[in-house]
Parts: sequence; structure tokens; C-alpha cells
Amino acid sequence: MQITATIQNQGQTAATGDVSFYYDVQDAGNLIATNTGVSVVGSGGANTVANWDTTGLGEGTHPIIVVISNVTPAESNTTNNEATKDFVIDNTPPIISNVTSSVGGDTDNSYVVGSTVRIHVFEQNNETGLTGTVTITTDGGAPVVTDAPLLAGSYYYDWNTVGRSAGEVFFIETTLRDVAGNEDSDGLPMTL
Ligand SMILES: [Ca+2]
Ligand SMILES: [Ca+2]
Repeated sequence: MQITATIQNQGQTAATGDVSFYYDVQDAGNLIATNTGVSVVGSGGANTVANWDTTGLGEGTHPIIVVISNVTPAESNTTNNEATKDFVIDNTPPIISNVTSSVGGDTDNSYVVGSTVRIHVFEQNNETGLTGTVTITTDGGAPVVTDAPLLAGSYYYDWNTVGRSAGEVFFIETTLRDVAGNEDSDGLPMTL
């Protein structure tokens, strides 16, 4: 993974310094890279880049800490030489444990034309921050609803079936996706 740090020079004259990148904690064992002699024009900015091999790093939040040192000419303010940004490793997809349809207390996946059908998706791990979509097609594959968003957090969609025909068969396909892009899909057939 490539990390880009933007260094700002608040002084009027050009300055040079070393930029070190750490993860989790600021110590030698967690040093990603040090770019020496990064120069920044007066009252300007410069980008400096480090490559980070995240192989083997555990899941979870890993702060990236960027520190400037050895600045020349000597600085008037060394309290603003560090910045931190959280980086999250997430290799675990959400798992859809169940997809249901219902009209009130009726949950047999067969409903009267004109009903508003609630499609409800359940996630096994209670992972937060998921987004979900639902796509509904006819038995022949014609799209009826395409990638409609599920309500955030409770993952349902209310489908108004006004204008459909009795006897129609549909397939409901739902997807839940986490912020890292891992996803799971599941569905069920439904009849009017
Ligand atoms: Ca995940
Ligand atoms: Ca029914």
C-alpha cells in the first residue's frame, strides 16, 4: 500500500527534513520508512510517499503516524511535526444469515398484488457500517427493482407491488457490503 504524506512549510524560507512513517506505535520496530532530505519551498507544501507491505498485519485499526525530524533551518515550532491517520484492515466479509419477506404477519413469500412487501436482511456478525442493496427480477430475469438501497442499520426495503400481476414469480437478491468492499449475497423467491 502506498502512503502519501503532505508536508506544509509555514515558514517563509525553503526547508528540508526527514519524514518517518510508523504504524501502530512510534518505535523502531514499527517503522515503515524514513524519507530523508524532503525539501519544501517557503510557504508551500510537498508530498512524500512510503510503500507499506501490510501482509501479515492483523485485522483492525492501525494508526499510521508520520513524523518530521532533522529540519533545517531550525524550526520555530516543533509541536506540529506529527500527524496520525487510522487505517483499517478488514478481510472478513459480512455474512447474511437470513433473508425474509413479509406483509404484516404474513411471511410465506406469497402475497396479494398491491401489498407492500418488506424484504428484510439479517447479518450474522453485527458488523457495523454495512451498506446493502436489493435487486428484484421476474422469473424471466427482467429487472423490477435494481440495486435499491436497504435501510441503513436495519437492512430492509419496502417493495410496493401495485401494478404487478397475480401469479407472477420474482426472485429477490440482496447484498451486504462492508467499508472494505467485502460482501455477501443471498436471496429468495416470492410469488404474487
Ligand atoms: Ca468486514
Ligand atoms: Ca401469503
